[in-house]
Amino acid sequence: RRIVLATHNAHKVEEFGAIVASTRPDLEVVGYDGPEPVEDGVTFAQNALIKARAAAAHTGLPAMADDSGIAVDVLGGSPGVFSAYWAGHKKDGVANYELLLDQLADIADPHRTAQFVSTIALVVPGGEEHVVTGVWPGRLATAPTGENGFGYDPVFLPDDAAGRSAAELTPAEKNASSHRARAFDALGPLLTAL
Ligand code: ITT
Repeated sequence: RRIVLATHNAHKVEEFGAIVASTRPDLEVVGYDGPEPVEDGVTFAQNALIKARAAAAHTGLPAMADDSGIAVDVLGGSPGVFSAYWAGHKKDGVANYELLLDQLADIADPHRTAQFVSTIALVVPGGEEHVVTGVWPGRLATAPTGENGFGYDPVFLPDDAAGRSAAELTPAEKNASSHRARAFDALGPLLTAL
């Protein structure tokens, strides 16, 4: 079974590649380099559907897309769907997570709870559409640690990582319990029915 992965983010391609290889070797995941639609949804589900629909229409193959981000409790779930947009500030030499740490510096929140969210849309051309979500709970660190992963990984301390940041986990450790792995797990039965 072939399925298109509708993302232009090389880190996601790598993580999905590893997750699929270790859990669903029956699937052949192919990349997508077609037109990138405007992601103007206000929810993870809307944006994931926008991306998966565009890829399914362009390729004629079943397509899945991940829309993801970090949701910080004391910020009411921000940056959420705008997590990648914040990452754009990297151009000016400021990492996305530094902006987030700055925002939290003056807020009294001893727990600093947050979660990574991955919403995957699966779109079959001319057929069904499904949306699943995986959540990886944890807290925000006060300073970055670790070199692995991408995005907010250096400042995210997953509850199941014994005090290490997501960037201190090996790729195999991250891919065994991340929000992306949990969402893909939920997609499993729907992929079998393709
Ligand atoms: P595509 O739309 O092409 O898939 P993107 O990077 O623009 O790529 P999103 O709009 O879903 O994807 O943005 C997700 C952002 O959330 C991403 O750029 C990171 O800043 C953050 N993020 C998502 N998953 C993450 C993870 O596993 N570790 C760290 N940060 C993550």
